[in-house]
Amino acid sequence: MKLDKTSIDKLAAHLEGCELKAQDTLKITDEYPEMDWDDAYAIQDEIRRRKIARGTRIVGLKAGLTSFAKMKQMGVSTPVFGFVTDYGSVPDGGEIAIDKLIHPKVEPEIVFVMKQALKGPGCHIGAVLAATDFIMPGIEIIDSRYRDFKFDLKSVIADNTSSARFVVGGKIKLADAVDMRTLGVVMEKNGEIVALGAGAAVLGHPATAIALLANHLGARGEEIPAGAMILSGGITEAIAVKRGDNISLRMQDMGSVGCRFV
Ligand code: 0L1
Ligand code: MG
Repeated sequence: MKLDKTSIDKLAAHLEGCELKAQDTLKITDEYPEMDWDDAYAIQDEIRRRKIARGTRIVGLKAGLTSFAKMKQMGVSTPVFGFVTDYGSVPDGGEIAIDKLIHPKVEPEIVFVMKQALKGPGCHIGAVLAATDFIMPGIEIIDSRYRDFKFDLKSVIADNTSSARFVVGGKIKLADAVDMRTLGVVMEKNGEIVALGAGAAVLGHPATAIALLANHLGARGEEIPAGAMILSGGITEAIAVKRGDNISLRMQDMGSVGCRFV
């Protein structure tokens, strides 16, 4: 690690403050170019600790930047991992207050719910599928705290991978009842199709994102716990939204899920 505890705590307080006040900021590596990957996750961990200390529940995990479309959109080449909160959970069809966010975007995602714990290293797609209870459709609402979504990977990791809100719903499927690679998704904004794709857009198979998360956690002496809900990453590029927009995601044979920005 290159940063001391005082700097980690200061950056966590700054980024979380930006999230809670819906204020943007410049990427933190501008001021701390020496920051390394461990520093980035340590800042994210401190944000998580602050939230838990205030009574927030961490209700799931997420993998981000897992599709070639997202990697291209953001100019990066590796996934990142973060967490989602109880106050980020929006009921299916629910309203999302846009003035609590900076510049939200929506992503269609396959959401995994695990029945067994998973720990790397060496976790692979087979282990993920065996440990999966079911999958369901989800929309992730990301909201980078960085001005104009201009960041690098370390800054994004520290910022809890732009995590803001999420909506899950539709119909669940057992992992062995569906070929996730050919699972089609159609996302509509105000009744118009704005993005479409198939599960294979996420690292060839969305379960790969879960395996990488387990391996990432394993390297830190942690694991994906049994019962965890995990957003496996946007299948398409992220779509910007504004007040008044209605978003609907249809997933093949798994129904639909939606939300409104008010
Ligand atoms: O969930 C995601 O793919 C977002 C990762 C962070 C980068 C971004 O804000 O797009
Ligand atoms: Mg995402």
